[in-house]
Amino acid sequence: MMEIIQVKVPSIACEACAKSITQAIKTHESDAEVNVDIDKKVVSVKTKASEESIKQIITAVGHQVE
Ligand SMILES: [Cu+2]
Repeated sequence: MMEIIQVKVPSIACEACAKSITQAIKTHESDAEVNVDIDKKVVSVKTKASEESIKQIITAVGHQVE
């Protein structure tokens, strides 16, 4: 089942951060839909993956999650 996971990522500062996070998630979860709100610093992911694995992918590209 696809669920929407929202992760607060305070270290997001710009479009490049959004791109690298989006690409990293899509590399691991090719059918995920990723949306990054740079102002709110929130990553929304529609995916079958768990919140924990999405958080691990984000931290693996150098970002901090709350
Ligand atoms: Cu950036």
